[in-house]
Amino acid sequence: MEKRFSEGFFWGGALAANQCEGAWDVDGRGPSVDDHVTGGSFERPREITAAIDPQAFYPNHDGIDFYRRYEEDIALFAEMGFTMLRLSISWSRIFPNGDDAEPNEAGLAFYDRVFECCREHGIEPIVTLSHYEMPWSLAERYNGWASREVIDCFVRYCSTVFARYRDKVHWWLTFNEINNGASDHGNLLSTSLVRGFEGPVSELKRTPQERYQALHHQLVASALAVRLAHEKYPQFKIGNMDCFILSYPATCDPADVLANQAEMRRSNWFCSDVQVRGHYPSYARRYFRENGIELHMEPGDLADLAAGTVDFYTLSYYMSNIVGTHGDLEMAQGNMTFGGKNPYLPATEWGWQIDPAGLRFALNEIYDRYEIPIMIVENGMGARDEVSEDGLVHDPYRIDYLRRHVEAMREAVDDGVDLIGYTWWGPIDIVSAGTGELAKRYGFIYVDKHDDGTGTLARSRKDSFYAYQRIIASNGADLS
Ligand code: BGP
Repeated sequence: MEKRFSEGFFWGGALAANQCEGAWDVDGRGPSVDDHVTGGSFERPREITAAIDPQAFYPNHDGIDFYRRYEEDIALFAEMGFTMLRLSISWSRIFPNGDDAEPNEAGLAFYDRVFECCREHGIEPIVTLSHYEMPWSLAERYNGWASREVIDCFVRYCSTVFARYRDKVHWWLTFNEINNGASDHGNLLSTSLVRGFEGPVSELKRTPQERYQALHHQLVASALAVRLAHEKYPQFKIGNMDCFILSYPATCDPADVLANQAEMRRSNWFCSDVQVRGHYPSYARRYFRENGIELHMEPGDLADLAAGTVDFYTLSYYMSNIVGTHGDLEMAQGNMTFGGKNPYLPATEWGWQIDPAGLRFALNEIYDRYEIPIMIVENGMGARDEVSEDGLVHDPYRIDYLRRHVEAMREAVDDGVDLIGYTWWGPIDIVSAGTGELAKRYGFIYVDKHDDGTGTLARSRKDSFYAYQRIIASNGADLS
C-alpha cells in the first residue's frame, strides 16, 4: 500500500499568543503570567517577579510583534502552502483581569482581524484557548488553578470567544500541554501556582497535592468548555493537547519496564485518559494514595468530566527519554520534562533528543489506546541559526529533522493511524517558552531579533521554508 496522507490533510504551523504577539500592554490588554517572567538561557533559568522591574528584560512583552505584523506573517505562511494555523488567544487581551464585567472589545476585534486574514489565505485556524498563560491578576489573587473560582472565569472566557468567533473558527483546543501541570516544571506556565513566589522558575516547587488539585480544576474546566462547544456549536471540533514525551525502559530488566510504564502513565496518559475517556484511569487510585494526594471534588465534577470528552487527540512531539531503576542514568534535557539520555539518539544544542522513529511509535500507541483522530500540533527543532555572507539562513539540520519526522508520520499512517494534520512549532522564530530566548529558533522564517533587544524585526525565508513548501505541495510525498 502506498504511504500517503489523506486528501485534506492539514499542513501548517503553530504559535502561542504570548510568545509572538508582543503588545503586552496596549489596547486594553492586561498582563499575563508570562509578562512577569524575565529572559533566561540554557544555563540561566528565567525568573518570576511580582512587580515589573524596569531594569529587567521580559521577552514576552514584545515577542516578535505579531500583533502589528500578522498580515505579513500569515501571507508568508500562505506562500509555504499552509492550510492550517494554530494560534492561541491571549485570555488577558479579552478579560484583562480574568473576571472583568465586560470583555475588552479591542482584544476581540484583533482576533477577528487575524482569523479573517487566515480565511482570506485559505488557512483554517485552530485555536488554543489557554496556551501557557492566564491573566496575572487571577494568578495572584487565586494562586492560579489552585482555586475553583478560576473554572467559572475560564468558562465565561470560552463562552465569550466561542460566540464571537463561531463562524470564523471551527477547530479548538482547551489547554496547551495540560499534562505538564502534573510535574513541578509546570507550576508556572501550566497551572500558574505562583502566588507569593519570586525567583528562578526552577525553584518554584509545589506539592503533589497542590499540583493534582490544580490539574483537577483544569480538567473540569476543559470538560465544561467541551460540553459548551458541543451543546451550542455543532460545527466545532474540540480537542485536548498533550505534551507527549515518549520514554523507553533503560534496559530489559522488568523493573525498568515497570518504572517506564509508571512514567508513561504519569507523564503522558493521565490527562488524556480523563479527557478522551471521561474518567480518571484505574491506576490513579494507587498513584494518589502513594503520593498523598486527596482530590477535593464537588458533586457533579465526575459527571462533568464524563460529559466533556474531546473529539480528537492532539500532541506536541519533540523528543524521547529513557527511564531506569539502576541509578546510573545520565540526564537529558527538555523544557518541562526530563529523563535519561539515550545512547542511540543525537540531541539538539539544548539537549532535546531527536527521535523520529519514536513519533511513529507514539502515534501507534495513542491510536491503539483511543481510536480517535490525531493531530500533531507541535513538532520542531530549536537551533542557533547563523545568517550567512549571502544574507540567507541555511538550515540543513532543520530540514533533516522535518523530513525524518514527516517520513515517520507516513509510516504511522500506513500502520493505520488516523492522522489528520501536522502543525510545525514556531514556523516563524518566536520567544522560547522554556528559556525565553530568541536565539533558540524554530522558524522556517527568520526574524531579525536578538536576546539583547536589538534587531529590525525584518522577516526572511530560510532554506527550510522551501523544503516545507515542497512537502506541503506534494502532500508529504516530496521529501527531496
Ligand atoms: C512546548 C510549548 C511551546 C513551545 C515548545 C518549544 O512545550 O507548548 O509553547 O515553546 O514547547 O519549547 P521551547 O520554546 O522551550 O524551546
